[in-house]
Amino acid sequence: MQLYVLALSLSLMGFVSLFFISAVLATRSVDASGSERVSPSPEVRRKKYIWAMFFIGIIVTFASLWRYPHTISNSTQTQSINVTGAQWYWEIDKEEVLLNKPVVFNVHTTDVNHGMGVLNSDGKLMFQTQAMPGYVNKVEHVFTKPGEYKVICLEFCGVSHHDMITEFQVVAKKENKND
Ligand SMILES: [Cu+2]
Repeated sequence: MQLYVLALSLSLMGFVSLFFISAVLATRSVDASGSERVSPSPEVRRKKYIWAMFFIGIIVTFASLWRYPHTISNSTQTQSINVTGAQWYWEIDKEEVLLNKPVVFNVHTTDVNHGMGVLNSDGKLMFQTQAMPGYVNKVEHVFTKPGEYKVICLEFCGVSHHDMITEFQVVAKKENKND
């Protein structure tokens, strides 16, 4: 499924690129029709902008999309947390995870779409994933600092959206039996 989505995304980007190229070629034919201008004409400037957008688009695409979709390690050395969202709360089945050991978050909801985001103790967003009814979205993260982390909702989902907050601890040692 993820490969299919990646292939579809790349195909769509290729289509957009072809659109830009056709715009450049159309500009060229307008120039060939023969208006005489000393300074660069609007058509020439437009052509430069289009080529600049084209190459910037390629660079941004490969710099940002190439690493995605995220992979989930198959290692047995991971921890997992099941996260369930609903209007308007989060349920998580663990309150502690271990430091420096990959954690796989299995995220879904029982009603509408939510956005699961994890904040560190400074309020900085560490990672996020979509929470959707009928799907379990997985996201993996390795916590390198102990402390309290918050799960919040990043997608407006109703009047008490802002109340969708829960917490878990990242600890250096295993302190409970539910891992
Ligand atoms: Cu929400």
